[in-house]
Amino acid sequence: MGVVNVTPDSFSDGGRYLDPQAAVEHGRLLAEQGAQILDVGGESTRPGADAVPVDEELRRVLPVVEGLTATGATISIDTSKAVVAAAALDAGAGYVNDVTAFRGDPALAGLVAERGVDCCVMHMLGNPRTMQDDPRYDDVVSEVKAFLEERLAFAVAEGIAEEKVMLDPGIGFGKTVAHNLELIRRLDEIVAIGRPVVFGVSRKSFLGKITGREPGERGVATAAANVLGLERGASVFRVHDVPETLDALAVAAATLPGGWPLKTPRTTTTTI
Ligand code: HH2
Repeated sequence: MGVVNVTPDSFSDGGRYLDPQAAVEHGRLLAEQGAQILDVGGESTRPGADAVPVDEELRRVLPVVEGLTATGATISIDTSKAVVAAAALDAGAGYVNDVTAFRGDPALAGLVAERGVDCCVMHMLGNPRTMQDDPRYDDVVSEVKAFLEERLAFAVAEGIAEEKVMLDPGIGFGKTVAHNLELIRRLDEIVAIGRPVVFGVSRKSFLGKITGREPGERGVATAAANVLGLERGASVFRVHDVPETLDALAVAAATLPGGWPLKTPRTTTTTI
C-alpha cells in the first residue's frame, strides 16, 4: 500500500503533494513501482494535527482519486468522514481506511456495508491531538487485540461482511516506542484474530528514536520493521517508499515456506 498524502502537514512528506497534479504523479509512480493499493489521504493524523473541514478534504482528495483510477491499483481513501468516503468511492476508490475504526463518523460503517467495499479498521488510543500524551496500557497487545475484535464485531453488526475487514494495530497511534516494539514483537497475536493485518510503520517516529534519523532517512529502518511484520504474518504494508519495501519483503518472503518464486513476477534486468 503506497501512501499518497495530499496534505500540507503530514509528518514526513507534508506539502510535497498538496498540488493534486503532483499527488497524482506521485501515486502513478508508486503504482508503477509495484504498489497494489494507493492510500489517498487529505487529513494528517500526526500527533497534534489540526482537523480538516469536509469541503477542504474533498477539494484535496477527489481530483487525486479521479486521477489515479487508471493506474489499475485499488484506490484507498484514508478518511474518517462518510461524506468524503462516499465521494471518493463514487470517483473510483474501492477501499476505506478509517483510522478511527468507525468511532469518528456514525455514518461511515453503514456506507462501507452498503457499497460492499473492503475496509481497514485501526487501533488508536484517544485522538491525534492527544494520543501521544503519556499513553498507558496494562498489556498493549491484549488491549489492542480486544479493541480490534470488538471493532470487527461492530463492523459485522453494521452489515459489513467479515471478509471485507482488515485490522491494523495502529503503530504510533497513542503508543510509546516500547508499546510499538511490543506490538511488532507479538504481532502474531493480532494476526491470530483471523483477518488480514495492515502494518503501518513507514518512517514513523519510533524508528527515528531508535536510529537517530530524520523521517526522509528512515527507509532502511522501515524496511527492517516491515520484514519483522511479514515474518509475524502481516499482509498489507503501508509505506512511502515502494521499491525498497518490495525488495526487503521479497527477500523475507523467499525464506518462508513456498515463498519462492514470488507470486507477483518482477522484472529482472541483470544476468549476473
Ligand atoms: N498511519 C498514518 C496514516 N494512516 N492508516 C493505517 N491504516 N495505518 C497506519 O499506520 C497509518 C494510517 C500516518 O502516516 P502518514 O500518512 O505518513 O502521516 P500523516 O498522518 O501525518 O499524513
